Amino acid sequence: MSALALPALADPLTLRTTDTHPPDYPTVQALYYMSEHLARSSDGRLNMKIYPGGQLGEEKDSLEITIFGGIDLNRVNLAPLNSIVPETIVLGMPFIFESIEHMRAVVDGPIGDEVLAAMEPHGLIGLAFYDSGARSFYNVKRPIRTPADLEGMKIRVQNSELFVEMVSALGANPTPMSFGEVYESLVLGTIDGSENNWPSYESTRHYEVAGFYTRTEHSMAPEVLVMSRHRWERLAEEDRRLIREAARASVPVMRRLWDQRVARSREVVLENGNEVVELADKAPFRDAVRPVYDVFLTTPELRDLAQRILESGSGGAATP
Ligand code: GTR
Repeated sequence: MSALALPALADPLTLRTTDTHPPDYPTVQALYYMSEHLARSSDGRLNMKIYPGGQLGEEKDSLEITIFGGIDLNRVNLAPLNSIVPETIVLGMPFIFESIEHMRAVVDGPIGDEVLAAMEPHGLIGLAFYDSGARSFYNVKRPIRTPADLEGMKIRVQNSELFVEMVSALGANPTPMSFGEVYESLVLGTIDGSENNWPSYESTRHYEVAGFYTRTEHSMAPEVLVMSRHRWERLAEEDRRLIREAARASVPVMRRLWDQRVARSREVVLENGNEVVELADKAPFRDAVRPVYDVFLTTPELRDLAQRILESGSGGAATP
């Protein structure tokens, strides 16, 4: 081989990428940013074709397709991963984080890395966490001030046993359902309410149907960007590095957009005249969901993970 011979260029590759949200949502905007970053750093060789708005299926189904290799990159909430990767349950536990800052610090640190790494044996490569703020209850019927106000209400939850148990513990009837079905179900009265962060409550127009929003902020389960291990294993080491780097670079961009969007969504909701209940004391909600910890933290590993998160809060609290 002559000294001037160049290594062969790997073939160009387009990564099929999906997200349930519309193009202007912060998670999708972060994917567009990542896509540009990746195209630049790979000299146009690695590209992402982004399918927003759940075009490739609802999260639960699209995750299965991702595991089988039909989708390369998938941005989902941690909830639909709960039944696949037990470690993800811990980050969705009710009131485990004391603030958004606490959640960000945990996912940015060794615990976040551990949870991302735990996905690999299940066919997924965890690339980055995105923000999802805090989830709160909303409904069509009445303002929720105490768990008793939730009594008997049919509340849509994500496809996750954790959320089913959480809502049951609060006295409501949980109805697991995919995100895309919620609007119609609220209109038809098949459900009375649901729970989500400000941007999702607004972007889906659920706020136009369900006018009562109570800031329980019971879960801060973050979003996550996963890649199919099937695809990952066929990539050169250098391409893996570029993908990880582009995903990481999109996180601060996502967070900036997220904070702006939370403020804007909240304004839209308030301008619409919705009744937003601020809870002076969340203790009754916190107490009601505490038994959920024992239901799901059934191994020493999961308990230890939860304990470390609780202790990393400013109070170093040993219980949620
Ligand atoms: C949103 C999240 C989505 C999806 C949705 C839901 O906050 O960004 O990925 O999980 O909630 O409630 O299904």
